[in-house]
Amino acid sequence: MTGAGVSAESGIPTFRDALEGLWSRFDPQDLATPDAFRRDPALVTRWYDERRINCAKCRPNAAHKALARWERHAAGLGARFTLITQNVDRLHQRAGSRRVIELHGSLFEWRCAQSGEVIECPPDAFGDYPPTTPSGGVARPGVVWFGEMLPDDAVAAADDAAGSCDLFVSVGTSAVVYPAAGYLHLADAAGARTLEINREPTPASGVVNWSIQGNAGDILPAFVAAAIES
Ligand code: BJW
Repeated sequence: MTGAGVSAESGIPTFRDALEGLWSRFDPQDLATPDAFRRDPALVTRWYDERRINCAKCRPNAAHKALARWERHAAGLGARFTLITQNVDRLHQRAGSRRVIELHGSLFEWRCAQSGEVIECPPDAFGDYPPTTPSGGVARPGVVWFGEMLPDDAVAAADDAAGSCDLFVSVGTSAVVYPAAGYLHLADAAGARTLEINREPTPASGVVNWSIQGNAGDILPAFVAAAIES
């Protein structure tokens, strides 16, 4: 399972890092809740659209590529590899990962806030905020805000993968946002070995079998190469 730290080396800010994290500059209550969207849809949609455009300019890094490599290797052995991500930037898919569960949705899938109808995003910024849909509704980004339910199909697939895996690896996440942070505990309770790779200790560090501190872009490629070549 991955979090924002995996994309940090692609130039995408994390949320909770003290200096460069988004929540050090912006209050999530103003931007990442259904109430914030109801209060000021123009502000919220402009912010998400800027992030969509910025993410589109970023490229997958060595950590994304290592995970895609691991998945291809597992497929060759007939083993199951599932990537659960909290990230909304689509960099895993662009690196070649196939079985990706997007727990918190995507910056690249916008929908009508009233009807749920998915709309096509323009290649450049929407320009008018909030964007409107062809049927005259207001569009919102297809991400999961605080207090919102995660997509049912993503939750079911993540429950299944975490509850039946041999090895659960948590990479680049502060492990504080639920239900995502619960998957490591689910895997642990079901008998999986657990590994954390993160730049700093998290609440998961004391629970996992192995905790490695450092940059995902350094550690994951080395770890995956060792796993594949051993
Ligand atoms: C590196 C690195 C490098 C840096 N290499 N590492 C149980 C207990 C308590 C609270 C709750 C609970 N259950 C539910 C809640 C409420 C809430 C919640 O969890 N709150 C906690 C924060 C207290 N959860 C929800 O509201 C969820 N919905 C829900 O539960 O629905 C049911 C419900 C409904 C109503 C009432 C109650 C229940 C929804 C959560 C949605 C999260 N949304 C966001 C925004 C998405 C849109 C957007 O992009 O703006 O998702 S918040 C933000 O946090 C984003 C992320 O996906 C998520 C996780 O962050 P992540 O990925 O871990 O990033 P960081 O920045 O926190 O950490 C990065 C880490 O990387 C750091 O540790 C760095 O050190 C490290 N790092 N560079 C390796 N190069």
